[in-house]
Formats: sequence, C-alpha cells, structure tokens
Amino acid sequence: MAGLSMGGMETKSITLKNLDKFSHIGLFSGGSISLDDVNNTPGFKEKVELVFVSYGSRELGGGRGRRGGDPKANADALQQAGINSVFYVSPDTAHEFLSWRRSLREFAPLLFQDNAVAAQRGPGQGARAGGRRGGFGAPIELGPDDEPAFADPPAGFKAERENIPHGESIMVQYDSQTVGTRRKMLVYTPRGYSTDRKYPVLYLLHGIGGDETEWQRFCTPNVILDNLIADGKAESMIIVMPNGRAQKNDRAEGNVFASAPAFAKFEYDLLDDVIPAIEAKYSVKADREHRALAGLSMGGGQSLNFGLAHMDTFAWVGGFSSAPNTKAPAELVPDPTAARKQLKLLYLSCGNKDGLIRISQRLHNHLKEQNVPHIWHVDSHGHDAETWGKNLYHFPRHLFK
Ligand code: FER
Repeated sequence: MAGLSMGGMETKSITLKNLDKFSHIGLFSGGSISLDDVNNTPGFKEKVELVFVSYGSRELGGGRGRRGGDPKANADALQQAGINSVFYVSPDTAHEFLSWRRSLREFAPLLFQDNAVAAQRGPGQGARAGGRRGGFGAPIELGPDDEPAFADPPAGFKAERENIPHGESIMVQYDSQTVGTRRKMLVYTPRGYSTDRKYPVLYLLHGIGGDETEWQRFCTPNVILDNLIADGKAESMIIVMPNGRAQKNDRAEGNVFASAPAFAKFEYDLLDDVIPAIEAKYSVKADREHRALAGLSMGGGQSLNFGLAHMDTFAWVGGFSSAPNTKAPAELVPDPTAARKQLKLLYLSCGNKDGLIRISQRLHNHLKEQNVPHIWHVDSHGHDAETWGKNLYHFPRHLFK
C-alpha cells in the first residue's frame, strides 16, 4: 500500500495495523516510520518487506517533513535495524505532483522483488546480489539443535553499577598500511589496567551498517564486562572494537552493502595494522591463546572467515548472527583435525527469528558432522542488539580460561 500526503498517513496507520494484509509500505510526502513505530508494532521486522519514504527536497528542513521526527534519520535507523528501508528525495520539487510521480517511479521497481530473487538464486544465496533485503526474507526453518545453550543473562547484566570498579573506553588512532589512512578503534581496558600485568585481548567486530562505535551504541560492552569481571565471571581482558570497513571512507554511508569488499579486505588491516598497534600500545599477552575474535552479523562472518583461516593468531573465535559474507563451511574448516586441535573455543549464536539463521545453521551442521567441538546457542531474538548484548555476556565467560 502506498499513498501521497494524507494518503501516506493513511497508508501508515492502515498497514501497521494490518501486517497480515500488507508487506510493502510507501509514504510519499506523508510522514515516516520511526524505530518506535517498529518497536510498537509486533511482528514488523518479520513481516515488512519494504518501507519506502520519500519527499520533495523543498519539503524537507522543517515543518511538514519533520513531523514524527526527521524522516531521513528514521529511515537510517530502520536500515540499521535490518529493515529494508529506502529513503528518496525528489530533487528541486515541493509538495506537488512531480515529487509523487518520481516517487512512484522509484518505488514500483522495489515491489515484490525479494522473494522472486531469492527463489531464483536458491536457498542460502538470498538476495545478496540482486535484492536490497540482503537475504533476510528467506524462510526460517528450525531444527532440533536450534535451542539455547545458556539461560538468559541475569537481569541487570548490562546495567551500570556504582559500587564496582569500572574499566575505561577510549578512541585510539592507528596508521593503517592496508588502507593508507589513519583509522579509529574503540578500546576498553578493564578496571585497574596496569602495565605490571599482561592482558588477553578480544577483538570485537561490528555489522554492515556499523563502525567503531556500533558495539558501544548497541550494547555498552564496557558495562557488560565491568559487571562480569566484578562478579568473577570473566577474566580481565582488553576489548578492541575496530572499524571493519577497510577503505578510505570507512563511514557507514549510502548503500552499505556496496562496501562488502572492504569488509573482506579488513582481514589484512586486522592482522597487519590493528593487532600490531594494540600490541605496541598496551601491555598484552601476544599469543594465539590470548587473542579472541568475535563479531556480530557482517562482523560475525569476518570473525569466522579470518579466525578460522588464522588459528595461529586466534584460538577463540565467535560469530553472532553471522551474515552471508560467512564462507562456506568446507572452506572455513578445510582441516577438521587441525581445528579440533587448535581452537580453544568456536562459538556460534543466532536468534531464532533472524532471517539469516540459515548461515549459522549450515556451519553448525557441518561442524557437528565433522566432530569439531563448538557452542551453538540459539536464543529467541531477531537480528538485533538484544541478542548481541546477551552474547557479549555469554561469550566472554568462556574466554582465556
Ligand atoms: C547480506 C545480508 C546481511 C549481506 C550482509 C548482511 C554481504 C549483513 C548484515 C549485518 O551486518 O547486519 O546479504 O551480504
């Protein structure tokens, strides 16, 4: 359903109440959909295939366009949340016919695409190359193993506590030979960090729409780790949150899927630039048994791809809600005997409402077949910060023991 102006507002209120009847939503100069709308609409993420919001450029920058929040910011927030959200601005037009004619021209080709593309490409291929949904629309089929390995974290696991010592998070810069720029990474040092000791390090990677600040914005790793460490549930460790988009402009701008090659290239930035910079600046245990690599979604795929290819560098590897950039299982684990011997921990997790779960299931099934020990934790979340925060409670408890 789509509409212009008042018809856009009608479209919004009717579709949100009737997601069993409408999956594609178009609002032309008629409001926008915010993350609050999404969160207040049960089933939105699972059911909605497209949210298209458009305006004439002369409508924006105040008044009408701002009602219900900045429509561009709302569209970006939806995209970050894994929703197929498209924002279009008609150049040099106002609240008028030409804005809507152009909007329809942009909107129509996006309709009813994903399923057709996914079916054409077959399961597992998703719509990576053709659709804009990134394969999130594939049906979820749960198997008998797809169960939680752990109980939910205790209430308050990510609540800041006044009565415990706190670590510190700072933004660190390093020169990347791989990218040819000075890049940023957020570094958490645990309570009482001192050069009298040497610390293990967890390298923690973000998703396709994120950057070096994403983990902090999504889940406050400093708070989760402060609590785990204070309660004696995790070792004292450093957490490094670099930017996994190894290209000169490493901001999450425009079509974030276009930067997928830079996420692959990050393998070399991590090994040749990030790790040496960390090991020069901090007092760390610089061997495989004291380096862990984990990430969410695109960063989960990176962690599995890089970690399993470099078991001489990382003994602890985790992929949370890993994305379709994850290599095929046989490529990830060409030598199951070596994996069995070298890995201290291989950890896979995903939400049972995540349209990308097939990626993790495929790897779990392969590892099981090949007798490679691993943790497979399926919780009841989608592709969202809830599951990532909880996994950042579960995963570190197993590290460096
Ligand atoms: C894809 C779907 C999702 C894909 C990447 C993602 C590279 C990443 C999602 C995320 O990081 O949240 O098809 O292909």
